[in-house]
Amino acid sequence: MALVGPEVEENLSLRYLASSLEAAESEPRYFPSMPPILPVLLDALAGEPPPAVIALSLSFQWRAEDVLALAMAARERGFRGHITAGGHFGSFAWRELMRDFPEIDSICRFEAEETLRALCRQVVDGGDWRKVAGLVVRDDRGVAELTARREPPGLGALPGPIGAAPARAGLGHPIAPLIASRGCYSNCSFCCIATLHRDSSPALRHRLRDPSDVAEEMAYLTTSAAWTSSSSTRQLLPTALGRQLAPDLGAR
Ligand code: B12
Ligand code: SF4
Repeated sequence: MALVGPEVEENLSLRYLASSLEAAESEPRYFPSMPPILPVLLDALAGEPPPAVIALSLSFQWRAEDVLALAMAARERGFRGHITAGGHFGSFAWRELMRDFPEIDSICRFEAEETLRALCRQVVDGGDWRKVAGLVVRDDRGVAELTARREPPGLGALPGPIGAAPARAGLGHPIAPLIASRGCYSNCSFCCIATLHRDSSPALRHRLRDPSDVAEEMAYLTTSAAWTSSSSTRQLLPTALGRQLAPDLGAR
């Protein structure tokens, strides 16, 4: 299983996916790379055994050309395994992507920890991966269609993201990104986040993690990444969650 995508600091989308795959003992190989990513992946594909599944990040619309070129190059080099993709752009432009890029076998829509894990399991076991919920697949005529809907995962049940080693640095300090919520309470018409989470599940379009879990992760990151300041993260926390979190964090 090869998980491929761009990374500035730490890409928590891919790092959450990686930890969910690890928890299912899928042993993902993670390719966090900015351009040129192509030689890195192609070298890895040349090794034995090739991955059963390549999962490509299509979060960023402006990176789509690079990512799709990568799928084409992998096929040209003879990769016959399953190629899937996911992320914001992939979740919206699935019809066009499946129409124009036969190199891609499926797209995991929306939050994909459970979908990607189930897809990998079916592909590796030789099962009917076209029945996995949360996917875009092709019908018998080659036209893109959606499989059954999948509700987003419960945030409390997800394994934490795999971390970077050594810790990243910013302005001379070690840094570690952390997610306290997913989705958004607002509904700005220009923003893909509001649309993504509303389309995924209107009732669950904004979810907060349990403050204790967030405090636990902060405490862990502080020790494991030799993190010296939590001020930037506090600014990112939704205010209500931040208020609940303060005493809990102090206790740790
Ligand atoms: C943190 C963040 C950043 C950070 C850190 C990113 C990093 N470390 O790599 C920084 C500041 C560097 C950044 C930069 C940019 N960002 Co930014 N960023 C975000 C933000 C706020 C959170 C992303 C995140 O980690 N979410 C948490 C994870 C768990 O959720 P998720 O991303 O939705 O991932 C889930 C699903 O989407 C899916 N999924 C995601 N990726 C994949 C891949 C595969 C293979 C599969 C199967 C599934 C899948 O499964 C994931 C797990 O459930 C989002 C907005 C948001 N609230 O999501 C914008 C956002 C992703 N960024 C955006 C943009 C435009 C950019 C920039 C291009 C800005 C610029 N002009 O420079 C750059 C691109 C940098 C790059 N990587 O090349 C846009 C993308 C819009 C689009 N579709 O093109 C977003 C959506 C903001 C917005 N509303 O406009 N960004
Ligand atoms: S994430 Fe999007 S919907 Fe939420 S406040 Fe920001 S711009 Fe508006």
